[in-house]
Amino acid sequence: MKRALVILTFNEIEALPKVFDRIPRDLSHEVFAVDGGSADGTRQFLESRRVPVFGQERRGRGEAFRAAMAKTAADAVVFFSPDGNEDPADIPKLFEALEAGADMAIASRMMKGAFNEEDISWWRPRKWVNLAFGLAANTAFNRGPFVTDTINGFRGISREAFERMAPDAAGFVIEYQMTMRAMKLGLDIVEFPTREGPRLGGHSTASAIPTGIVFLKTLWRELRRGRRA
Ligand SMILES: Nc1nc2c(ncn2[C@@H]2O[C@H](COP(=O)(O)OP(=O)(O)OP(=O)(O)O)[C@@H](O)[C@H]2O)c(=O)[nH]1
Ligand SMILES: [Mg+2]
Repeated sequence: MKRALVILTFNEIEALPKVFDRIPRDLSHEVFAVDGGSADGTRQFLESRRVPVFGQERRGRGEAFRAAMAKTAADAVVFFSPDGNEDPADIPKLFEALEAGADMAIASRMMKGAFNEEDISWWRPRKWVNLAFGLAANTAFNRGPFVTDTINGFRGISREAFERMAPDAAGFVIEYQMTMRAMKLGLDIVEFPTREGPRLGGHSTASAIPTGIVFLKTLWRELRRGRRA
């Protein structure tokens, strides 16, 4: 199985150098980055470490996922965001799950043994919203084992699954759309617990209210499409 590791970046020069050396780069046939138009030296940093960087036509993570799949012919693709949230030690586990036959593998922040960034506080708005969207997706579409973290971007997918899902969402909702479509198609989704770390500098571009509205719209659209993926 040919493997590709894709690093997703948009202005991550503060966090990226703190994470980069921990990224296991020798276990995939190719490693490259898709960049959303960084203007802070992120691109140059990656290139100085011999990581090829591809741009994308429009901004947004949805566009980045599609650009990445168009750049590689690999059958197993893992997406990694180097802002501190994701533990590079989980990258091999994602590849292993795909090799073992999973169509999509997700590092879950919500299952037993996992840790979510907000778990240090009793006030967990992002986690609660995540769980609510997860419950909606599982109830509406899932016929397999319950998926605990339907929106996490830290995941691996097989090329075949990506092509069947044909996700067309533009921004941060792409992962949620992929999970819903994988459920509709009856694909094999495998999760394992992960520990979400804090952002190590830089800024999030996912503002809560607009992102929440896009999530609602996407859920509604998938409901209206019915069983079609
Ligand atoms: N290629 C690409 N990557 C992006 C784009 N927008 C965001 N990213 C990356 O996607 C990852 C997740 O984005 P964040 O802004 O951290 O969103 P978040 O994880 O919900 O927010 P935080 O909790 O603050 O980290 C980061 O590594 C970003 O650099 C984009 O348009 N293109
Ligand atoms: Mg983040």
